[in-house]
Amino acid sequence: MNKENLLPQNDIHRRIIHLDMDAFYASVETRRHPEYKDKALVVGQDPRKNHGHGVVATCNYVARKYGVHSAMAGIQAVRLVPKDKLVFVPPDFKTYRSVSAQIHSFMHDITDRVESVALDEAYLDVTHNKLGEESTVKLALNLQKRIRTEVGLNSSFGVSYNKFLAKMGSEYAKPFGRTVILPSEAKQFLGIQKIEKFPGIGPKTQEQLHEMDVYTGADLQKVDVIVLLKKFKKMGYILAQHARGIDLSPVVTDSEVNRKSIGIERTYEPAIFSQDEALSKIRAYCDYLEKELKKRNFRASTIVLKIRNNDFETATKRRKLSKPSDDHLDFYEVARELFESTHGFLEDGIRLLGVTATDFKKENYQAINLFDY
Ligand code: TTP
Ligand code: MG
Ligand code: MG
Repeated sequence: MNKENLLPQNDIHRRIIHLDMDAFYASVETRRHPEYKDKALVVGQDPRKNHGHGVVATCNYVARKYGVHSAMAGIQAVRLVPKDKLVFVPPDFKTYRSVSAQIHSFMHDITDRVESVALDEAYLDVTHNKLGEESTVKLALNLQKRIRTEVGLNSSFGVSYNKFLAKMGSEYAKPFGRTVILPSEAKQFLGIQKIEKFPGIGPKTQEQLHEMDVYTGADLQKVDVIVLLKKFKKMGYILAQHARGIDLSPVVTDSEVNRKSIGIERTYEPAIFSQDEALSKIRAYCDYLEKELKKRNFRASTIVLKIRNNDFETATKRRKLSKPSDDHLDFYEVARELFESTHGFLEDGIRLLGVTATDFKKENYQAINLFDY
């Protein structure tokens, strides 16, 4: 068998932009304090005034030259940067949120297919956009320009045919980056990337890959899919796809993510009196839910069964899954238990059956973000 057959067919027809603000919190603070423009500006509590405590949320590019970075102890920044160069500014999330909302409103002028990854970063699927613009690059350049002139901040973007490449692109030329990766260039672009740039590769995986002599995308491209699958399971399969520029994950709009549940229900006339028939309907609904969840990269933690009898009595029963899942078999197992725990409905005849998946977790290979501290 051709091993490449293990991989899904690539899709190069979508047009995706990934936009990420440059040194986001720090740039907002510099906008407010232009006098700090040439200083090494760190957003976080000043450890010198805080019993040595404090973490760097982010810092400007001057501070980065000294080796300061996000998530570093503030005291480390004090050691790295000359005293007269260093300023600490405490975070002001309210302002960051309002700037983020403003940037999002610009994005929504282009398309509603916007997926926010963080306050300063989003994917846009502009395959069909509100402006009827054919050039993705033009859309991205105009967005970047609008953010600069109307908000006074710089951003970087990547343009490509999937989310993974668009994100690699936006990081490639930061700050004020503009990177376009065409389908014909993807393999070569990925070839020159260090593997630690690939999303989902943590220090442990990195070390294991180094042991296999894999340091760059080009090295990764040479590793057999089956080897990656065996060694890294699902993550290996994703890596094999990424190395070849394949990423079929959709842009999941913010309104979809905020959606609380996905369900299906049907009424029956005549009513159902057979357990087998009822269970086969439930099974089919679980199949449907799996498809809908997979489309969105969601996992559900809770299954809800709705059932109504000939007397129009309705029961709604819910149960948590042992772990979040997008597998119809897991849904069916729980839905069947719920069905079996309803008494008398089958005897009276079932008029309505519904299965709903809820309590979503979004599958995400992005690095964890530390927004919430
Ligand atoms: P990033 O986009 O990762 O970083 P950045 O915008 O500061 O810099 P870059 O130019 O490299 O994109 O994160 C966005 C904001 O999220 C950042 O300004 C501060 C916050 N943040 C934290 O609070 N802690 C963290 O560990 C990281 C990575 C970010
Ligand atoms: Mg950023
Ligand atoms: Mg970001």
